[in-house]
Amino acid sequence: MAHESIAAEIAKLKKKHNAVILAHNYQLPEVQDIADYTGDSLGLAMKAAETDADVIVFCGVMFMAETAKILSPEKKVIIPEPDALCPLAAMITPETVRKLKKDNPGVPVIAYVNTTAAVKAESDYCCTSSNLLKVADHVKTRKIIFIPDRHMAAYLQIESGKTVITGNGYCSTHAKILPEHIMKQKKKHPKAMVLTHPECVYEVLELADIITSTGGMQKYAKSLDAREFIVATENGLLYGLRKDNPGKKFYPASESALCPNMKKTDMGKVLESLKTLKHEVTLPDDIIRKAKLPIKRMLEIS
Ligand code: CIZ
Repeated sequence: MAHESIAAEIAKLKKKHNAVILAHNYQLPEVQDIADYTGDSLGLAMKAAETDADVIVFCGVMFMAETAKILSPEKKVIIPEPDALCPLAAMITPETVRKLKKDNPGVPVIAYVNTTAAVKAESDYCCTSSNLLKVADHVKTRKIIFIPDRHMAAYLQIESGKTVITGNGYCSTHAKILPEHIMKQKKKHPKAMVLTHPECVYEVLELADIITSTGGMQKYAKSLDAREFIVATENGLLYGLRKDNPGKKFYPASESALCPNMKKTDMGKVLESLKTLKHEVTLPDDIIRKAKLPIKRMLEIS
């Protein structure tokens, strides 16, 4: 079926079920185009909490749909592709968090949003790539536990001056972006500003003009006078950046920065999920209750 006819069917079923479609900035362009909202995981979870819709179709990876469910437990949250998992989120388990807490009594745990609901439930604070320095600053101890991304932990330790205990996680998509890729693009586009995501290795962050989340990149791309940008994150973001800023130019830092999990959701799967209302995200009540606390604390700080 052509994209237009799938989109028309999706629109009909959305109305029938009073559904809303949320799509992460890394989704395929055609999926972003049928979404009611696109954004980063936190922005989308907040949209999920605000909406009057009864059904939320979350096009992203599982931890994002879980965050939406935690903030809107009374709504039906559906993920069109339940095998869209985040390998970084899978690199830390609740047992490991409990062990870190036992080995470091009194040290607060900050969980990156890329964690499962069960891991958030063991944590004191949540943070995203746009507010990790703010959250770490708010926590008054000299030592903090930050999980699971070791590259973000290294950045956090340098920027905050705190001792950061971490795990061994990393995002394999962001790890593909190397300093030489940025240097090559800077040579080709000497006027371009470099926007990098904090999941990149530190040597890449050292070449950045701005280090921020995808939501932050969208804001800076709009508000800055610069006309050209080198973008060091998953390349799905470029679609939205180009669409929102037709007069500006965006270059990927590396053509290979593509997350296979983010590309698993297509229009056919969105249509199927609206037809069947299958793949509902469910979480135990106690996990929802405990995981909400670190997220709420983050929202109060940000
Ligand atoms: O929080 C998100 O949405 C992620 C994983 C990346 C970003 O910076 O938007």
